[in-house]
Amino acid sequence: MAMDKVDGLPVFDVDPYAEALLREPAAYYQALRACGPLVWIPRYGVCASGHISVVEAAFRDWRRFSSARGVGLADFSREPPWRPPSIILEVDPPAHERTRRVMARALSPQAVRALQPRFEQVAARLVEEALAQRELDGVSALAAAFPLEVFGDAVGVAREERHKLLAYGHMVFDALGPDNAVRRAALAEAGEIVPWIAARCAREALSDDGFGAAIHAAAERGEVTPHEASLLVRSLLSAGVDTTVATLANLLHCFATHPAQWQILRGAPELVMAAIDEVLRYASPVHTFCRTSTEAVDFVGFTMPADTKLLCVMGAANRDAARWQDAERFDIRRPSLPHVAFGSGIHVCVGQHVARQEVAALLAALVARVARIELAGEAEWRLGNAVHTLARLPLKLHATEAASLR
Ligand code: OVV
Repeated sequence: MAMDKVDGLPVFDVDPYAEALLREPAAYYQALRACGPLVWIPRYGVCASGHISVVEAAFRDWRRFSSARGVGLADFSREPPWRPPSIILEVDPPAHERTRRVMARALSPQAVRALQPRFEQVAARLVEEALAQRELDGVSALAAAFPLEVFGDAVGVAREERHKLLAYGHMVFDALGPDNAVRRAALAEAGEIVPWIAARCAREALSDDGFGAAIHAAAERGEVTPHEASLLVRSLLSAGVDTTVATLANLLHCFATHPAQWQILRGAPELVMAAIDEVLRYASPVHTFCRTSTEAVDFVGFTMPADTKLLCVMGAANRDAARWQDAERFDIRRPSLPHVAFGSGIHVCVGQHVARQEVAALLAALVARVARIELAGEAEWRLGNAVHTLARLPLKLHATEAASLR
C-alpha cells in the first residue's frame, strides 16, 4: 500500500476487481479503511471509500454525487451504457422522483404484506424438501429457488425459464465492474437473455395481480408512459432477484459457519429481523456501487476531483469500527445501527420491504424446523463485480425433533 499523496489523496495501489479480492474481500476492505476516509486508485483513476460516514454522505449528496452517469465504473458521459439506462437507478432528480414514486406505490407496504402467507407457505415447503435430502446445494435448492418462485410470482412473470432471471441479474450487476473476465462472461449471454427479459416486461406478458401489473396501471393513469412502465418492470427484474438470492446464500453461509449463532436464534426467534440486518451488514450482498462527482468535493483534509467516480464500498463500510464494536464478528445480538447494505439517501433500495419479507419467511421456516445447519463440503464463492455471494454451498440440514416427527 503506497501512501504518497497525489492531489492530497492517499494512493491505494489495488485492483478491487481482481479475482482473488472478489472471492475473499476482507483484507482489501480492511486495507481500504486503513488508508483513510478517501483514497485514489490509480489503476482505474477513481476514488474509493470504505468509511461508513463517507459512503453515507456520498449517497445522501445526490447533487454532487450523481447516479445519472452510471453507478458502475463506466462513466456514461464518456462511454455509452451497455443497455438503455435504468429510469429509476441511473438518473438524478427531478426525473428520478417521478419514477421512484410509481415504483414505491407498486411496492407499497400493503401490497407486500398481502404476499406474506404465500411466502411462508413456499418457504415451509422448500425447507421441508431440503430436510428430506441427505445433502443439498444451499444456493440452488434454497437461496435461488425461493426468490425465483415467490418474487417471480409477485412480479407476475410466467413460470417458464425463470432461471433466465438469474442470468440477467448477474449481467446487470457484473456490468457495473471494469471490462474484466467476469463482466465479459456475464454480458456474453445478453443476446439470449435481454430480448427474453424485454418481452417479460410488457403488460400482456404479466399477470393481472402482480407488481408488474401495478406499474402498468400507473401508465394507464398517465403517471408514466407504457414504455416507461416496461422499463420499471425491467428494474424489478434487474435488482430484485440476484440480490435476494445472494442475501439468502450469505445468510445460510453465515449460520453454517457460526453454529453458536444459530442456536442463539433458535432460542430467541424474535431475533429474526435483527439477524437479517446482521447478515446484511456482515456479508453485504452488494459490495460496491459508484457515484460520479459533478464538482470538486472537499472532504476532511482531502479534495475529490470533479467528474470522477467514487467507489462506495458498502461491504467495507459495513464493517467500519467507527460504528460497530468488533465489526469483524458476526453477532445477531449486537445493538442495531444503520448499515448501508440497501444504500442510503434518495436511491435507497425501494424493494427492501419485499426483500426483507422474503428473507424473513425463509429464515423463520428454517428456525422452526432446522436444529443445525452443517457445512457438507467446501463453499465456493461466486466472482461478482458488484455482488458478493456464493456459487455453491454444500449443506446438510438437521431437523429439529418436532420437524422430524412431522
Ligand atoms: C443493479 C440495479 C440495482 C437497482 C436498480 C436497477 C439495477 C435498475 O435497473 O433499475
